[in-house]
Amino acid sequence: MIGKVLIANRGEIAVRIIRACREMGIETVAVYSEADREALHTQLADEAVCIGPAPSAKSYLSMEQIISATVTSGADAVHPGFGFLSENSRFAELCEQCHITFIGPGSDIIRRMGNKQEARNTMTAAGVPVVPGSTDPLTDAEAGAKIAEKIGYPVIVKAALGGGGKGMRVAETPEEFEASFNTAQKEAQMAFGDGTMYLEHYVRHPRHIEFQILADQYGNTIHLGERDCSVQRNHQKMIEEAPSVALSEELRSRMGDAAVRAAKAAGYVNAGTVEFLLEDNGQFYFMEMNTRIQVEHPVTEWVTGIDLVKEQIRIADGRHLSYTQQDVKITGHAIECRINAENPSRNFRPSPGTITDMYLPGGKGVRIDSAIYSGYTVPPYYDSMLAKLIVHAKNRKEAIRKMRSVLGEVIIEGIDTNVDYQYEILNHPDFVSGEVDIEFIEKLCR
Ligand code: MV4
Repeated sequence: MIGKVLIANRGEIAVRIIRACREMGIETVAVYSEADREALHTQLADEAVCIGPAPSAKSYLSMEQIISATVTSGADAVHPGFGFLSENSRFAELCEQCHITFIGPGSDIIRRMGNKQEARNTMTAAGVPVVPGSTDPLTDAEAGAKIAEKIGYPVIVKAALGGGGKGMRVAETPEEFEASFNTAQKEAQMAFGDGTMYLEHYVRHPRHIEFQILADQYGNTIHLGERDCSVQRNHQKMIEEAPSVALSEELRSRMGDAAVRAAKAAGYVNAGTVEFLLEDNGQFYFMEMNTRIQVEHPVTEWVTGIDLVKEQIRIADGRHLSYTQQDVKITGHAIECRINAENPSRNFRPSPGTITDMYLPGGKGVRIDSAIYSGYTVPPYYDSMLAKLIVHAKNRKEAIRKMRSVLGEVIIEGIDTNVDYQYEILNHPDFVSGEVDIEFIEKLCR
């Protein structure tokens, strides 16, 4: 039985996990860098262990520091949150070897889904739709060019160990192919220490639709519906919502079945996300599987009533799923806006510093996940996300109105934020009508 969890993360997600543990009667251990002595997660946990200097490579990414803090504190499990070590198969493996419960899928599943080409081939074999593309690893542009001809232009060159947009280039024509391939490969080599690439036909103007799944250790796998994450900039999501306006009940059911098939094909256990591209003609394609809890999990929690972090802990502890597919009902509409310490008029440049004054609203249908407080200093070392504003109402129109009201009340002084920018998006006619694809923000900036 899990009695004590070490949270290998910081910020709002660390606080979110501490709260879930506390409600379950589980003790908590926070880890913190020297820059996070005054951070909320450090103060809220039952215990806190300093794991090194401010740069994450020496603290939140240090497997040795985190394993030793786990052993020393007597925690029986580690929750990795998102980012940092959450999708590092070596870290999950190290936990397994040290008899520490990693709250997430097994290291073999993380490794398999981390190789995007292998994930693609797994899905093809399971009958999950994938974009026409290559099946074998590619290492040189010449071999790639031949396959690109067969796939048909435009094509997208992707890093096998990539994901989230790094090591990716589009080639519109055969003339562009060699340069696109080589640029993407160099980027991949730099970022992942591996230049293995694969190709796909490039899908124009898609939406980003992802399905939340839950799977226990006994072969029970369910989906919790979708999130529409099309509003993003440079692969950083800005607004996420559930359900998507683009899905009919029939399409939701087919995509949900495909997501469950994808999870089963991967032998998946714990909470995960199956990402799809959705064309406006209703065609959908598997993109990637994320093996972590995601930033945007609260919108799914609100339309399903299921606490995803508690389910993750229960599953890791060997319990059966608390829900069957028939139990999952989508109620109302939820929207999340990410609030970042950044200046949208200076190309979204990060804006660390001290929050001199702050007011965050509440009220019916409002949830704010954050780890900031008045007087808190946002360190320059980490991600700029400060808070997530989540609203729930009976339909999308009312959820949009509620979010506008919330954004209008938020006060964060002393640093720059994207609150006003988010307010503008919530009033944009294309967002209001639901006519957005992954290029929405890019077009807005032009
Ligand atoms: C694509 C694509 C179009 N066609 N694959 C970006 C990150 C990674 N998850 C996959 N990505 C894309 N893959 C094909 N075959 C367009 C993107 C893409 C994208 C996807 C989702 C959300 C935002 C995006 C922004 C740019 C490109």
